[in-house]
Amino acid sequence: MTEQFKKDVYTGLNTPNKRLPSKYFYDKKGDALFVEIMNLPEYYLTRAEMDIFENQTDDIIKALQISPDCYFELIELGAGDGSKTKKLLQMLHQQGFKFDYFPVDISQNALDNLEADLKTELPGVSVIKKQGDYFEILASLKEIKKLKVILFLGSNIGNMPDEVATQFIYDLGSNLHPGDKLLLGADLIKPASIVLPAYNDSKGVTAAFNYNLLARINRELEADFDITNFRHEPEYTEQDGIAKSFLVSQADQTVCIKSIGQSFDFKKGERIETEVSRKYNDEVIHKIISETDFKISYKLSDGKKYFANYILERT
Ligand code: AVI
Repeated sequence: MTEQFKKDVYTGLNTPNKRLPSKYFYDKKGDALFVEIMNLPEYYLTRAEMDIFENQTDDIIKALQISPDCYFELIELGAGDGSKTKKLLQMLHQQGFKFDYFPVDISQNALDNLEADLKTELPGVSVIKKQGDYFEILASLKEIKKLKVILFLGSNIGNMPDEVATQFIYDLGSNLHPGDKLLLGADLIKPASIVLPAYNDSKGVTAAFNYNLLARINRELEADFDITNFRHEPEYTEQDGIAKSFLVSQADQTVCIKSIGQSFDFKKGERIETEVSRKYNDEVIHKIISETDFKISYKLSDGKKYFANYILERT
């Protein structure tokens, strides 16, 4: 992990437009900050998707077109605290569907908490937790030729540029069989007056989430970033539907990253791109899916039309 982290930081800071991969937000501190973000009034994404899972649970189940007597594996990629999924699990269990729930996450801690939660809240649901890399786990599950329903929620897909997202969904498809389903959560394109505050909340939690990336480099790669010399800056244009987060250098400064053995110069006003959070419409989703082995079979959205869950079928 540290070797890869080093490599990614080295590459990202040695390019003319400096960038750092957003996947490194998620250490213990970052995980806790992200949970806080999800509860912020400005961060509408979680509530909008929850609205779908709470109020259209039956529609989701119908749209998945699973026969009640056919066993299936419900696999959630990046399960986190599983709050939305619990609604679906409860309804599937209540309606007598035969399934096992496989939460997949990089964090063993998140999986243990989720398992303990489900044991008390939904004791009748069978939970088989899987810690590790999504594709390794899917490849191991592919051997078992059982119907699979994959959940990839929270607009996590939006943290990938479109080409990467296309490749990711294509790779998911190659680990599945025809007829398997993918339930994909996607934040929809909307005005900047709604999107920007979600990435620049009044309490400064999102800023702290962004700064933690530099703090993590300090902690793990022996660097000397002075975090007060950087400012969190989100950017979004409704026209292209892409939100980005940056850390902007507040002065001409030099930062040494000891474990990489290199110093990096930052000019006053120079930006490090730390995250892409893409917003979608049907056209963008159709374009991405058209280059994979899936077809879109259904779309659900919340009352405010902020968020969508697309149901895709492996062809
Ligand atoms: C995990 N991901 C979908 C979040 C997002 O909205 O892009 C991460 C996040 N970054 C800042 N706030 C939330």
